Amino acid sequence: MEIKIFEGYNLEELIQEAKEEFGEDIKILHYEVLKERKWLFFGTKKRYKLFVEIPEEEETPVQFEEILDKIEEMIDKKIQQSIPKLTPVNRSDLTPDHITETAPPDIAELFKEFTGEALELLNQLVSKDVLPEVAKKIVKEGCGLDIDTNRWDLNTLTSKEAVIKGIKKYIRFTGAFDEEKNGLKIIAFVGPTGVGKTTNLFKIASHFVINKKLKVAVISTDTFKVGATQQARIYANILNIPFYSASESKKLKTTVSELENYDFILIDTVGRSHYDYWRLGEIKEILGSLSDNMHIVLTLSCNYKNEDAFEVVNRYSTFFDIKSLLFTKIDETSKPGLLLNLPIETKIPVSYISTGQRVPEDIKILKPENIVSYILGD
Ligand SMILES: Nc1nc2c(ncn2[C@@H]2O[C@H](COP(=O)(O)OP(=O)(O)O)[C@@H](O)[C@H]2O)c(=O)[nH]1
Ligand SMILES: [Mg+2]
Repeated sequence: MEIKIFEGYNLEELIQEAKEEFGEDIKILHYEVLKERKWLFFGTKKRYKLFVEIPEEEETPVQFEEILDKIEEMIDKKIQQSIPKLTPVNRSDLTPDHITETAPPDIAELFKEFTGEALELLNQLVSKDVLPEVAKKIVKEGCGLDIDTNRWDLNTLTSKEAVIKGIKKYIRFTGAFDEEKNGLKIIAFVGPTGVGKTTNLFKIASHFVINKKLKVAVISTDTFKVGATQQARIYANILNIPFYSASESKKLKTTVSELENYDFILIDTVGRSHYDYWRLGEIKEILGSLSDNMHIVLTLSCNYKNEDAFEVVNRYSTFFDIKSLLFTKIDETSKPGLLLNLPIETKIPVSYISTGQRVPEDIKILKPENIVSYILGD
């Protein structure tokens, strides 16, 4: 321990001086009063000696930060390696003719094995932000080889039918959560901030309660966002279902065990940036105390750009065993290519789609037919 001594005639000023040098939380060890004789007058003057402990340099947090940075760097690297090499292309104004005449060679090259209606369909899909590789996979399912041109064209199927066929081959659908066969009981909603976790949790809860007459309880781990639990509490009151908040794993575990006679427990988590590894780890830790019998649904907004959406899924997947994707805000985008790109490239099943802000109406179970309508229009 190192000590600094401040000397002067006013004790308060000495303390102030020490605080200015070492911060508000200084540790005063003790002080001495020295009496000085005054020459002009008889009597003495008080002189003070203040002993202050010099705070040690705090090294631990710095090292800790460094370690965190390193971990983040390693995860980043891993994610970069696992992200499929996808190049979103936005060519809404291209028609098949344009492709051969003016499109850069990469696009023409990509689609050169297709012709006629198949080529038109590919363009339509790409104009909705479906990635070219994904579009090709889907369209090929409805194609046959055209003998004259030796290229792929739609066979007897219409564009819609062809896309439905492709979707059925490449995308898995969970159906309604209450219809899963494995005795599923706990559903946890994770995802970035503001995507619609809380509102859509309650849409599903009200469907369970009102239409299926199921016993449902809601637990929120979201005690972080201002007003978050109030919003959830209001919904729970309207539905007349029990609502609990639990911000750490022990409490969550005991709350869940007390709710054993319920059909479903829906868990709302705090929204976190997918770059915030620390907080994602916290949510993982909280949920980790529960049984394996939990469906973790990653909630994502359809108006995310392709690259951002892949990033979100990849980062969340490093922390959670994502069982399905729930898409929101389909009403806020005209280019919902994500609905195909994400499930096809990540192979994660899809569950629901949120179509607006109204609770409980604006939610649908995802099926091949409604995905096609969102992408190609009715
Ligand atoms: N337009 C639109 N808004 C939505 C949809 N789903 C949720 N929202 C809105 O998005 C905002 C954030 O929703 P919230 O559930 O609080 O998001 P959370 O932070 O993920 O829990 C709210 O204003 C919701 O009404 C949707 O499908 N379409
Ligand atoms: Mg919320």
